Amino acid sequence: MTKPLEAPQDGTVSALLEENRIFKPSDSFRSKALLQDERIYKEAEANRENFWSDQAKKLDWYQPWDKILEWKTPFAKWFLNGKLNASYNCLDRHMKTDRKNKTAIIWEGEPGEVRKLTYEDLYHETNKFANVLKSLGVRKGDRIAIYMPMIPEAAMAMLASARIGAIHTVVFGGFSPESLKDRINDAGAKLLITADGGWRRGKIIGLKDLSDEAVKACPTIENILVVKRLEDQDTQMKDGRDHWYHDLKEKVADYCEPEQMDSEDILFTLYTSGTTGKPKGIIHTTGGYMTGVTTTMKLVFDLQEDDVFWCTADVGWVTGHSYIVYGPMANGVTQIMYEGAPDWPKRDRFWSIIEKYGVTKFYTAPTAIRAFMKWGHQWPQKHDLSSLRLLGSVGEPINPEAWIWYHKHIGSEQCPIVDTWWQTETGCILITPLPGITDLKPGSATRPFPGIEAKVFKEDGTVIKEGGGYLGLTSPWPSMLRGIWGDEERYKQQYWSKWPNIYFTGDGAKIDADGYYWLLGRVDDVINIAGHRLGTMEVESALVDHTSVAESAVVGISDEIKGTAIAAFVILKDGHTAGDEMDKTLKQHVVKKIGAIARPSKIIFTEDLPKTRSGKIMRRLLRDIAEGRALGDVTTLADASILESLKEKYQEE
Ligand code: 7RM
Repeated sequence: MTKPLEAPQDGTVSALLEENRIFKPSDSFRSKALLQDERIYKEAEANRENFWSDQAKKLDWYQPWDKILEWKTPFAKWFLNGKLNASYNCLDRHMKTDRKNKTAIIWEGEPGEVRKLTYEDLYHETNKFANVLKSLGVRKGDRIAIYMPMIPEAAMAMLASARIGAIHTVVFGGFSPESLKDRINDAGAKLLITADGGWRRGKIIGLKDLSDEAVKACPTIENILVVKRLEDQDTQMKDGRDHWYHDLKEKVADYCEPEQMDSEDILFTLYTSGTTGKPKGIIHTTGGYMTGVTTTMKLVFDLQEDDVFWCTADVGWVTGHSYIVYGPMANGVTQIMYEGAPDWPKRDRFWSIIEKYGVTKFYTAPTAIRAFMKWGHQWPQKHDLSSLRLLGSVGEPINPEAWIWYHKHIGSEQCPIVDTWWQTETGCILITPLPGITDLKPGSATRPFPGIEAKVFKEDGTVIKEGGGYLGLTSPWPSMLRGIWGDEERYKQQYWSKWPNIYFTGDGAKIDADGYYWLLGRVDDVINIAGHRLGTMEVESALVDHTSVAESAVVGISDEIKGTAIAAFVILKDGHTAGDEMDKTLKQHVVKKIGAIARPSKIIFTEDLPKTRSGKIMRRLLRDIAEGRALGDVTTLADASILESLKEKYQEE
């Protein structure tokens, strides 16, 4: 449900509204940029379908499409009857060019190991991997769950799945077994690919053990394929069900013919949080998705053949799918893949990696930038970062202070910053500067990408020319989601029911006099914690799942580093006592149910919650309380006295 527009939870609005500095592309950047001419916007706008079909032609197709777009709102089909394979486009086609021997991945493990793989290495490994999948009985259309650390095999597993026409569902390695279980069951996956473990902040995350825990309640899982990443991890393997990848690899052929997929065949589903307690499996198809990510990868990051690209996301998020796996590889980019934490062993790990490998394009999240800011610029200063040519930001609004810091201390005031707005649902970047063209305003994602149409709307669906409202997308784009796995109704209701024929993003946005877009954060019951989406309802269900909890209400509160953190108001059942012990127990319970990203920062025990007369919890008031603001409109409240006692409680905390 959408609430009336209100201030975003991270307090960026006021800062954004006052920001009016402009940064023009430098002459030296512009003169070498792929795109230097503003006219691309007009050309694309004149005929969006042709713009996208010109882009799609840059991929390799087994069979061309006979129609660019079929749009029966809200169902789009792009490049109808075209046939292609995503893995072919990321690997095979480079085998015919100089890119064959080009480095595809420079991988650094957290403990410091380095692996370099050329496109040819990746091609060979992926072929083997695909044949291993086949040997385990995986066929076109089958679902594969992937629960992996950040190692090259994670990308190979995805590409191998694409190669044989299976559908992958990657689950972020930081999610709990319970979350993994839910996703496997919703997808009906028959195979789980994992690793013995991975490193994070000097500790081993035992992914295989966590997998074992998850699959206890996954009747569809037939096999678990385990990649060996660690040295002496004691890994339990169940006979007949669990297989070491390195064993099976020895038994299969070197080459696997790619499956010729229809443009509209599903490439993957990826679960993301919505406004209910249950994450939804976002569906992406082959032709449109590949077109969107390949095009934006090239033009937004102004790719040059000698680039060393680094996207710091995890493959478990859409950013990792689009800008670690499919986008970079379809473009034959050399990229960095790093397994661990930015502050391990010290707070300069990222800067040491940039220096060591001469990274030219660096793509990270505002939450990371704010942490770097807090740690101080002495850390980047220890390193030569002069190889950098462009910086990117994604995941949440970037506050101008962080933007300026990033520009100055990481980019030496030489690098354009691309603040890229998009979603799991959009598949690729939709609102972004074009670095050789666009004048930048810190905190604004600037303008819709060519071929994309976005507008800001009032609640009633009228378009706002200048001012604040909701962001909607008004024409279909190739990499748009095709639905929610197993739930067509929810797809229509979630995205297409607010206004006729318009995709509702769930984001607030402001458009300024120059037509620049300022993204203002979520306006629904989704919160964005350190760039990761979580439904307030998901956390609430995790809390009430605990035997001692009667009711809970979760809100986002502003947090210096994470942007938004979680505050949970909790009513305990009779016979249970509030206190430090209970606080700890409940926080742990949420981590166990969902994963560490969902750990509440604050739990406030209360006897009552503010509700409307129809029984809906008024989260807006809870947020006001949690952030110490004056209380907004309370007239719809059933019992206003609750608020005073809540406020007092909160202040005691
Ligand atoms: C890529 C990704 C999507 C939500 C989206 C926004 C927020 C993402 C920006 C941003 C302001 C940005 N996918 N968001 N990028 N807000 N400026 N540049 O993050 O599905 O996990 O999240 O993230 O609220 O709706 S996601």
